[in-house]
Amino acid sequence: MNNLNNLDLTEDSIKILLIGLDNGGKTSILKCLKGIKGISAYNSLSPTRGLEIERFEALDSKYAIWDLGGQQSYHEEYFNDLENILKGTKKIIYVFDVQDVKRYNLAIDYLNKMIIRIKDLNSIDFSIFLHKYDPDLEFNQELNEIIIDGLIEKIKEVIPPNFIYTLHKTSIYAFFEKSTIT
Ligand SMILES: Nc1nc2c(ncn2[C@@H]2O[C@H](COP(=O)(O)OP(=O)(O)OP(=O)(O)O)[C@@H](O)[C@H]2O)c(=O)[nH]1
Ligand SMILES: [Mg+2]
Repeated sequence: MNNLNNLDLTEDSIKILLIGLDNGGKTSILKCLKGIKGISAYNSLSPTRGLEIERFEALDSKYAIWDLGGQQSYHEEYFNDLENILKGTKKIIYVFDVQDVKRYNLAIDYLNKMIIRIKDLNSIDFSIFLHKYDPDLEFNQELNEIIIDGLIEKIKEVIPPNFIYTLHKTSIYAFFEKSTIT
């Protein structure tokens, strides 16, 4: 894990934070943003240990993606360092795993805790990804549109009024559909 005291926080690149519970798909999304297409890169991922920063260039812009490993043992550390973590941030992507129905409440709680600690919300673009919404997603008793609509309602309850954010249904498999798998 990066020690924040050793980091150069003056960014000349577009800084994006990826936040959400462990196993939600944040590092996979990061790899998609980087344009990595080999599916094996996604099967062999291990949990991110704390904060990892990935820098790359795409479409003539430089990006610094701050991937906040989601395991609960790191959350307190992030809350304590949030001012530094947020400094210079252009965009936050909060990732929900729609398939992890049992942990919806935990994921909502983490989102809520983040939001109440971010004082200047409106200076940062905020997106919520309803992730693992795969093209061939199998709906069943536990996972269906009504359950996902319930999640969206809970999200709305913790978002302050007048706070602008966007909501996206995402999947790494939709990304693969649009690219050549190598
Ligand atoms: N079905 C499905 N699986 C996905 C998708 N995105 C990621 N995964 C899988 O979910 C698992 C966890 O992905 P990661 O990207 O490591 O999750 P993470 O949020 O970075 O987890 P932490 O590093 O522990 O915070 C991996 O096995 C991925 O292959 C998706 O869109 N659909
Ligand atoms: Mg990760």
